[in-house]
Amino acid sequence: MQTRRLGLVLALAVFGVTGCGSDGDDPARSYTVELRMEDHEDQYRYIAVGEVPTFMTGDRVTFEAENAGTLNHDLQIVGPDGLAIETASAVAPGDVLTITVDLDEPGIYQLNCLVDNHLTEHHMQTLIQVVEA
Ligand SMILES: [Cu+2]
Repeated sequence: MQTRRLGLVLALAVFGVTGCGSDGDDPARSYTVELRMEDHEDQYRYIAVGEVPTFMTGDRVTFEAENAGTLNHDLQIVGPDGLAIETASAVAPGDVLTITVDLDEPGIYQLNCLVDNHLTEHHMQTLIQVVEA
């Protein structure tokens, strides 16, 4: 326990200059993933723009989702334990929402749209897998 605490203090001393995040812990990696939210006929979905990284525990990910559809869309991120981590409010067509989460646990995370029946009827959901770093 003593050794572990010392290691943490040293790590903070080394990485402390990079600035602090929302909870004060510095993530191992921090990056942005761009998404498009679409609603073509019955196809409501989140689509990755460009390359999707391998998501790993310790990562801090910002999703920037452009509403490229005709309806409002939002984005809630649910962790492997089934609990919501963060929710971004709905945005109108043409607008962009931003949401940042720390991927603390390995497993399957859900990206869900909670507007009206988008999830329940149109399955507006994307699953991402987070692997142990
Ligand atoms: Cu939606």
